[in-house]
Formats: sequence, C-alpha cells, structure tokens
Amino acid sequence: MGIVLTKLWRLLWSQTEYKICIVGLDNAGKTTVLYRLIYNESVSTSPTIGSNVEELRYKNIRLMVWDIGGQESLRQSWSTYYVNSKAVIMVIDSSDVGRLHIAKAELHRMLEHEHLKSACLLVFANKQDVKDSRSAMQISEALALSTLKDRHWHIQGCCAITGEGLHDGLDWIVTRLTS
Ligand SMILES: Nc1nc2c(ncn2[C@@H]2O[C@H](COP(=O)(O)OP(=O)(O)OP(=O)(O)O)[C@@H](O)[C@H]2O)c(=O)[nH]1
Ligand SMILES: [Mg+2]
Repeated sequence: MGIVLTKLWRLLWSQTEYKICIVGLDNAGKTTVLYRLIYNESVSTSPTIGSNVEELRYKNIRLMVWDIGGQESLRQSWSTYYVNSKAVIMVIDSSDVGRLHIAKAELHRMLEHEHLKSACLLVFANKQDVKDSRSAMQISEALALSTLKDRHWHIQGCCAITGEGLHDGLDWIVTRLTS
C-alpha cells in the first residue's frame, strides 16, 4: 500500500506545472539562459521578437518558461504574460552599467502588477565573465532589491555562456515553488 501511495504521489508530483516569465532588457542574455538550461550547451541566439515558450523539466517538476523579448518597443507587452506566473526571472547584463537605471525602473514597474503580487523574483546578474562587469552585490544595490517588501527575492551571479550559477538560481526557485 505504501509503495502504491508513493508511486501515486510521484506521478502527481511530476505533473505539477509552474509558469515562469523571464524578462530583462534586450541583449541581457534571457534566451541564452533558457537554452543553456534546456540543452546544457551554449546556443547562438538572435533578438527575441515577441516571446518564446519552452518546457523545462527540472528536479521532477515541469516549468513552462516564457522568454519575453526585451527591446524597448516590446516592454509594454510584458504584462500580458504575467497571469498565473509563480516566479519571474529578471536577467541583467552586469556589464551594461549605463542601462542599469532602466532595468531598475522596468523591474519595479513590473513588480507593481497585480498578477505578480505573489510571484517570487530571481535576478540573474548575468555576464559575470565580462571584464569590469558588476558583481551580484553591486547589481542588487543598483536595482534597490533591499527595498522590496513582501516579496521573496534572490540574486544570483551567473554566466549563461558557461552555465555557471544557473542551477543555483533555479534551485532557489524550485525550493520557493515547492515549499
Ligand atoms: N559574454 C557573455 N555573453 C553572453 C552571456 N549571456 C548571453 N550573452 C550574449 O549576449 C547576447 C544576447 O543574448 P540573448 O540571450 O539573445 O539576449 P536576450 O536577453 O534574449 O535579448 P532579446 O531577445 O533581444 O531581449 C548574445 O550574443 C549572447 O551570446 C554571458 O553570460 N556572457
Ligand atoms: Mg531573447
């Protein structure tokens, strides 16, 4: 009986599906992050027009990941993807210091949206391999993450090209989604 229940529980557990949105300015590395996680290799990308959705199976759960184009003309449409999102990943190009203030404004605008009230936030401080890129701590300060109230958030330095840091970030999300 115990074995049957365990199998049933595993089956139900594996069916659980969570929607996640990946946002960030154009060229931040969102699509590279997604494909690195899915294929475990670096994939050459071109700017995302509209969005791109992929299923990512990780630690026995199914993540439906929406990778949304970050060009300025597309940012108004980000909110059309938020409904039912359990988590948001914001990808930052840590070497694009001149646009950190824009990323900050977009982040705080996004978090005000009613559909994201209970979504947790993971920030990937991407492109840590680039010389003179800002550290995760510096990105956290630039985005004023410490001012976020009633929000589970986490920042993770990473390099989407090598994959370094990506699983650490995803582990945090999975823990949040399943706790
Ligand atoms: N050096 C370095 N380059 C990266 C990294 N991640 C992504 N890139 C490069 O950054 C460029 C943009 O990556 P994309 O993943 O297409 O960026 P995006 O955020 O999806 O851009 P949009 O679709 O236009 O919003 C590509 O040339 C990537 O190879 C990284 O960690 N380090
Ligand atoms: Mg893209």
